[in-house]
Amino acid sequence: YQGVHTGTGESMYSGRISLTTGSADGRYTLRDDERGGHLTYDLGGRTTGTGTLFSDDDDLWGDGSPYDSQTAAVDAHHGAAQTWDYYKQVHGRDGVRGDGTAPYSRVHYGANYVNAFWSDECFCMTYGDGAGDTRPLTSLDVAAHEMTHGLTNNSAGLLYRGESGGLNEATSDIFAAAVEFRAKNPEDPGDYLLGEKIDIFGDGSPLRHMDRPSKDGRSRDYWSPSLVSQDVHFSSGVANHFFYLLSEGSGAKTINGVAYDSPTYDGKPVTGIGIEAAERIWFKALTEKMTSTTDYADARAATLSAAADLFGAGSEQYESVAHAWGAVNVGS
Ligand code: ASN
Ligand code: ZN
Ligand code: CA
Repeated sequence: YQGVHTGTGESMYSGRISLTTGSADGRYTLRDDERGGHLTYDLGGRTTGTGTLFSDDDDLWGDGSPYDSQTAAVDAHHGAAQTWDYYKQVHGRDGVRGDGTAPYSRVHYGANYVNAFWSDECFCMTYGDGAGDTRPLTSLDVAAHEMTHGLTNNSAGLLYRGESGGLNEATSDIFAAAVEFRAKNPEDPGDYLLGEKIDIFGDGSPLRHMDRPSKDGRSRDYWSPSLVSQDVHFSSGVANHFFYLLSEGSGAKTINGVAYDSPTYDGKPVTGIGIEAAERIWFKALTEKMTSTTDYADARAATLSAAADLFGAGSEQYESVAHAWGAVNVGS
């Protein structure tokens, strides 16, 4: 009975999924010893402490609805597993810290809490249940976004203010999209939107759009000198837009049923290189080239250097990195 088990979860956002579980005191637990010992805890509405490790009699978890308290845990446990596998299998990184140990997850934080967050202090991710029309904040892209803050803070260390803060936020959105595409879940097949499942505005629109960030009414599409004073969740728009253009190119395109239309600053078209090449460039730039004070001009240099290392200085990938930054008004 001891050891690693395979449970089944009815998630809120990813359908029926398998979960790696553990066991203790004759019950199954949300412990994943295949992925750094990741644990999922129930805060039960509290806002402090670790909470209670989820446990269960039959290794069947949740019912797909928010009324079963295990459902949010299924999504959070799955999101951490998918993100772990992504970094390990795509980038060869053994956990966000690179040391083989996983952060843990806490769900049911507070009452009517419409957010999720990463904390360096606890080395953990925390999820609210939402309020009103907003659903629990445990979608795969939100989980990947939060866990990626752990990667950023343990690599480049991009300071969470000014332009470096925008790059920190964008890094979380970029890898959230990459994790979602790679998971290939039919219920959530991958998009360049952040939080499209959680209905945070109550009108069905996503939290952020990478093809044209200004669609949210606040994020920036292009660099300008005033960017530095924007909230990091809006100055991130420039790098999100860069990443979309680099991956998919400018103009109109439909992917997995979602329509995009990505503009450029100078009106010149950009040719995409595919998300798999683009995410390798961003990962290498983040983990080997960027520092805590990297700004947008430095990010251009960092990604060009990463593209030169990976594909060659005269490669089409290198040229597209240059063109995509120009298209968001960072260099030319
Ligand atoms: N969900 C937000 C984020 O990850 C929380 C925050 O702003 N600290 O950026
Ligand atoms: Zn964030
Ligand atoms: Ca998404």
